[in-house]
Amino acid sequence: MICKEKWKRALGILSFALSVVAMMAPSMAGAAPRYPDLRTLEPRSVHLGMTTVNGESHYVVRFTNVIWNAGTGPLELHGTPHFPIDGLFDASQWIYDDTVGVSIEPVGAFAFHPSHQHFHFDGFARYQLWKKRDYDRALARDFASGSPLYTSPKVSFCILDLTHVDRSSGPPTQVYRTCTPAMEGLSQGWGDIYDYTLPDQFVDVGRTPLPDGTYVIRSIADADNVLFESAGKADPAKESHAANSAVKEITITNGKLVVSGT
Ligand SMILES: [Ca+2]
Ligand SMILES: [Ca+2]
Ligand SMILES: [Zn+2]
Repeated sequence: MICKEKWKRALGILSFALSVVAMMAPSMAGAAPRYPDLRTLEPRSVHLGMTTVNGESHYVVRFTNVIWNAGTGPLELHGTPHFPIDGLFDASQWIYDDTVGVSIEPVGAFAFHPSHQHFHFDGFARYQLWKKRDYDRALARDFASGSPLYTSPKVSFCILDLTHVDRSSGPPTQVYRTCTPAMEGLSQGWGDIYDYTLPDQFVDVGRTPLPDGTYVIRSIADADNVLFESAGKADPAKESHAANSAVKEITITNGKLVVSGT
């Protein structure tokens, strides 16, 4: 335990030192910030399953989620431990510009995820399950009314480069490749895959199976808009649920899942 505490303290000092260095090179006037632009790929590998929630068997809809970065710069998050140490890390987003500048914005927290045994950034995604009819109505009203049948708790992610989604942009090989709070991120053009087999990679539909019908799975990256994808997180073309979400229609017939596509 002592080693762990020392490691955490060292990490904190290092992270603080890096922050100071970064702040000494502030964004120059006129320099254009290079923001990430998070997007979600269509949910895939949908499976009906069961899992234990608070000691009870629950029915769940599992799927694979991919969030990728279509922006002009990386998503880069750095964690700094709380003092006194409580296992949580404050997260800051480092936004590079087209000169040598970096601006640093507080954006949330990293927490240790016991079932994955590594650090996750809290609230990176949110999953919803809608009745198709309700979804279509809500969509027609720009989601001013209507609500999903089920919503996941905020889904936390270890954020790293796993798949080069847009091979015409970004680095040819992985840059962000570890699940530590020191630094996690997504390079330009790269995506992070969250496989349906992972713990917590589902929407919980409760203690009875989902009735026959047609449904829509909706996955939203940065649903609470804590991450900067534009100046002041204000550009709806980059930050909105519409811009950051993807959907997959599924049908359940005689208790069996019918999915179009993959
Ligand atoms: Ca976006
Ligand atoms: Ca955002
Ligand atoms: Zn994980």
